[in-house]
Amino acid sequence: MLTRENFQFARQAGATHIVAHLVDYFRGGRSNPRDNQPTGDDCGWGLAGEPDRLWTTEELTELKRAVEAEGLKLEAIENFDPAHWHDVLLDGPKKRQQLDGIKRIIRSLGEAGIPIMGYNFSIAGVCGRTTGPYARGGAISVGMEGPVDTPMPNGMVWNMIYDANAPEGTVPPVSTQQLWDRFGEFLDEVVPVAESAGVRLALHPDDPPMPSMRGQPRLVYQPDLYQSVIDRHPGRANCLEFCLGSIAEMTQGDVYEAVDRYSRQNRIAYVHFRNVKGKVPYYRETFVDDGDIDMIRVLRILKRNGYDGVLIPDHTPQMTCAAPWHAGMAYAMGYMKAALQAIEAGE
Ligand SMILES: [Mn+2]
Repeated sequence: MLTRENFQFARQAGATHIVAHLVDYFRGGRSNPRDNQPTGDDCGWGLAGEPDRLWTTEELTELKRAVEAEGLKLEAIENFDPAHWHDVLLDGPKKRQQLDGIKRIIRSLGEAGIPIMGYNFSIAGVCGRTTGPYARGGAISVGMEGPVDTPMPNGMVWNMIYDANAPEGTVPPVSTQQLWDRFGEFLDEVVPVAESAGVRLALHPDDPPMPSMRGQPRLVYQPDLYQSVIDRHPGRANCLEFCLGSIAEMTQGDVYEAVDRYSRQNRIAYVHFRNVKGKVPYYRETFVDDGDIDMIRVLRILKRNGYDGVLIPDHTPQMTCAAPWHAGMAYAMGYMKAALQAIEAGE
């Protein structure tokens, strides 16, 4: 989707910045149409990328140049490719080599002048969700209809296949402590590199925010656990990719308190500005004006606390027309521009 036409579309919809995904979530996937956010089935979204082909400074610089040519800024790259870090997540034999590769990618972002790297430290990844006419007017949207504990097959992590020839069997479950140990080691290795490269790391919370998915523990499935992420490493590059939808889906806490708490600490690198109805394990993604979150109240809190980062629509329901994804995004962007104008005017 990183085309000149889509950059122009974003600019026309009022965007000032782009957050780009370089992972192809759909490659070889089944029940995973490319015209929506990926959902997939028990076999995940699709095949991970090339393990030996790290994103280079040259290609990142070229992407930045293409974005800037349309009057936008490239604010962040979102998500590592499972091919580049599966053994970091799984504590496998290639972990050392893959940590070095991740550091190389972070340095390349810095060299290209891209200030943020968004990521999701998760074994099972964004999984177990369904698609249906869940949103207003029967718009196709994404939701959750109960817990999903089917074990992950060998060769899968982060809801993608990194080894199609893995032996039969399933990935053994690990403890929550083991997951936090792996995450802590990742931060200890990568945060100092990010700081010297001038890049902030931004952690997405679990989507869906269940304590476990597919038999694997999750890292940030309640708002308080974001504080544990910050406290685990004091480096200023250790930041949050603040997903309002995922936070509202959590069973504890309060989304407004969470916005206040983490924006006060100046740890929000950017915001996923989307809305939902319900909480795990039963929720549905909605149009931005039609969910449980008072989005205007969120903006007021962010303004009061001096937040000056980027907001992106993340994902939206698909609108019934010739361009369902674009129409959904344009609707969210129009809402966001009007809300920001009203907030700026002090209303
Ligand atoms: Mn999100």
